[in-house]
Amino acid sequence: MKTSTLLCVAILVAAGCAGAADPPRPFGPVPSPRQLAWHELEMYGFIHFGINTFTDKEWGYGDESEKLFAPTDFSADQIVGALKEGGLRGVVLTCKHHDGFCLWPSKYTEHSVKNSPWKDGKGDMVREFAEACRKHGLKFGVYLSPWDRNYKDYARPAYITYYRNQLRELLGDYGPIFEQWFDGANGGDGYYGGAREKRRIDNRTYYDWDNTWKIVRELQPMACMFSDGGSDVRWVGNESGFAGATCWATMNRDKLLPGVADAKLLNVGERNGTHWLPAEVDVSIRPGWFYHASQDDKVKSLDHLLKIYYESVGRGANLILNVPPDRRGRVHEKDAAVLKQWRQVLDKTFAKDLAAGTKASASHTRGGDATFGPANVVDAKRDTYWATDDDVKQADLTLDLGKDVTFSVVRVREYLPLGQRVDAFAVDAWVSGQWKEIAAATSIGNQRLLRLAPVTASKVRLRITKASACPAISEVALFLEPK
Ligand code: FUL
Ligand code: CA
Repeated sequence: MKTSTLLCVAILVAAGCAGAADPPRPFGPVPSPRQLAWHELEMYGFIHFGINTFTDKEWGYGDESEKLFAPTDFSADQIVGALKEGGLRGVVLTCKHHDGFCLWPSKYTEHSVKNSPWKDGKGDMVREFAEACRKHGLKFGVYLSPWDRNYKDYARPAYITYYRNQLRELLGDYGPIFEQWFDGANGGDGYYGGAREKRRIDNRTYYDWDNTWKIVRELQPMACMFSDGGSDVRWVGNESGFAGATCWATMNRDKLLPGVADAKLLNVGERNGTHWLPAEVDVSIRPGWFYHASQDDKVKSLDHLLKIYYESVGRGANLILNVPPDRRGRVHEKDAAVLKQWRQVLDKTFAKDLAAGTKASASHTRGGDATFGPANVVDAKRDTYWATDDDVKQADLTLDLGKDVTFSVVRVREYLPLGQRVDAFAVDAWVSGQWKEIAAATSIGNQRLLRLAPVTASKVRLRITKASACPAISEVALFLEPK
C-alpha cells in the first residue's frame, strides 16, 4: 500500500471516530425503571365496588352491615373483560374504601366479605380480580383507603399497625402489583367501632408515610405509588379528566404528601421540579365513583371519553378510568358499549402511522452522527431518538411524506430516560407551496397528542422553539381520526 493510501485510511478512521458522538447527558430528574414501565401502560381501569354499591352512597359511614354486600351475579371475568374491550391495560381495585369494608377476608377485621352473604362468606374478591387480570393479560393494582370510618382505633397509633398489616396482606398475597393507590380523603366523622364521632388527624405526620411507603418498596419493588404527592405518581389535581395544557412530569415532591397539595400546581407540575413525578388523571365514566342506577343515563359519551383521552394521555399523563360495577357485580351494558366504541375509534386512529418510514431530515444532528439522526423519529422504536449538539436548543426536523397525506393527529414523544428537555415546539405543514404553522404546544414528555382539524400536506416540520437542554425526540407520528 502506498503512503498516500495509508494516509487516506488514517484520515477516514479519524473522521469516523469524530463522527461517533456521545449521547446527551440527562437533564434534570429522570424516570426510574418502575416509572418507565408505568408510562408505557398509558391507561388502565379503576373499580369502585363495595358496600356503597348496595347503599347507593359515595362515602359509607362505616356502620354498614356486612350482610348488605350481596352481588347477585358477580363476575370478575366479565368486569375485567369489559375493561379490556375498552383498551385498558390494567385494573386498580378499591379493596377497602373509606367505609372500611374489605373485599378480601382480612385476618385483621370482621368487617369484610367473610361476613357477607356473597359466596356464604367464603369468597375473596381481590383474588378473583387478580386472577381475572392475569387471565386477560391486564396488570393489577390496589387501593387501600388510609381513612377508615369503621375501625375503632382510627386516628390513634394502633390504626397505623392495622393499616400496614392490611397493606402487607394485599401486597404479599395476590401476585405482582403495578400500582398502589393512596387517596387523600382523611379524617372526619365516622362510626369508629361505635364511637360515632368526629376524629381529626394531622395528615402530615399521622401515617408516617416514609415508613408506610417502605412496605410497598419491600414487597412490590416495581409498584408505582400514587397519591397527591407520589411518591412515584402524582394526582393531577382534578377528577374531571384533564391534565394541564402544559403538564411537566417533574415536581418538588418533598413538599407534597397524600392529602396535602395544591391542585393547580399538581395539574401543571413544576418545570424545574426536583423529582420525576408524572401525573395520573383519575376520572369516572359516570358522575359517581360507585354505581348508582339513577346515573344509568349519565354514562359519559364517546366524544367525552375521546376528549379525556387527548387531554390526559395526550398530555403525557396516564389515565385511570373508573368503571363501577352494578349490584349484580357486572359492568353495566351501557358502560360496556361505550367503552368498546371508544377502543374501536382509538384503534382505528392509531392503527396506521402515516409518517412511518418517511424521509426525515433535520437542521442539525448531534455530531453529524446517524445514531442521533432524524430517521430515528419515524422508526417506530421508543429507544432511538434524534438529538442535537448540547448547545443547539432550537432546531427543526422535516418529514417528506412524498405525496399529499391527510392527518388530524400529531404525536410527539421525548426519549424519557434523558428527562423532559423541550419547553416549547410548533408543527408546520407544507401547504400550497409554503410552510404554515398548524399547532404549537409546550411540554412533551411521554407523549403529546395534537388533535387538529384534518390537514393535507406533503411535508410536515417539527420546530423545537425552546428547550432547556438539547432535544432528544424519539417519535413524530401522524394519524387520521376516523369520521
Ligand atoms: C377520593 C375518594 O374520596 C373518592 O371516594 C374516590 O375513591 C376517589 C378516587 O378518591 O379521594
Ligand atoms: Ca425512535
